[in-house]
Amino acid sequence: MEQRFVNHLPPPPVVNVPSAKVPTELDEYLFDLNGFIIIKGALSKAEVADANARIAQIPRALPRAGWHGWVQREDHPEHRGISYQQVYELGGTFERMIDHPNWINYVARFVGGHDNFDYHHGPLFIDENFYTIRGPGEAIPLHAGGHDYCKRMAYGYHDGRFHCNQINVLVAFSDIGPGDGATMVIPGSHKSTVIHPYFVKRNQEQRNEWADGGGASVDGVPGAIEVHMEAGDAIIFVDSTCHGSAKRANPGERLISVFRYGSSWNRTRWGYHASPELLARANPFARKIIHPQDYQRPPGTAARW
Ligand SMILES: O=C(O)CCC(=O)C(=O)O
Repeated sequence: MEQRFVNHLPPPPVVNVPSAKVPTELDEYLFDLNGFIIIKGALSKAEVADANARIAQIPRALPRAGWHGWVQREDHPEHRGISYQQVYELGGTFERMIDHPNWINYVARFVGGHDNFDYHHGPLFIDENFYTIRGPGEAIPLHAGGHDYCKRMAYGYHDGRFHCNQINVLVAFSDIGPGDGATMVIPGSHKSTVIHPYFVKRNQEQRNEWADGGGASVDGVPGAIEVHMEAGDAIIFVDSTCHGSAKRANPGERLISVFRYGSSWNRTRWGYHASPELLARANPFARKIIHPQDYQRPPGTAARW
């Protein structure tokens, strides 16, 4: 009999949604190498049009922190554009995006935790979902990177399985090319242990690029590349990848959404909770991803959620 060394690796996990796409060997290699992968045509043109039409229903005059149904405009500085939080409440494409077949198995694979205690409340949890509109001069500064280690953003790989704590699905809702204010990433930076000199200089100069009057972008940062996408393409990245965006130079608007996934143990970033209406109509798998747990109460007390 042929001699073999012991294989300590557990078998690969069962695919969460067998009817949906799974990452290829190349996808997994590139994700490990770069911290991100791009899925072309993740949403169809019809899905993109449906989503943009739902956003168009929100009055542009909605002030920062104002509500439109269950969606709230984020209270962030104007130089980062307009962001609407909790867009999965808008239904249609946005609701489908919770467990979209073109990425749900990717997200589940990269967050990992199959067959272990990470799945105690279910496979995944979305702690934030928003849509951002940016016009000329607007951008988001450089942030994250492997040097800035924290559990929530961390990249992990153990025994043949990914264990990332935050996987972002960033979808383009407009075509994004040169001058459009593209998302920018530093490939491989999720594994960097050395701080980028850009951050060192920024810290020395005590520049707050996030505050009102900040308005910085990733343009010109060595190692950073623009991710050009057509409407419907998605970039899936671990949050520890150093990222941000270019400043939009062209007229018009750049439209994107971001859904952030992690383990079912997480909690909502800004204190939002899926509405009772959405929980009532969502399919059981999607419902688990936005509401992993019912809370215990004494009998006879009111339970809103
Ligand atoms: O707006 C972008 O292109 C990047 C989004 C971003 O920085 C984030 O999701 O943390």
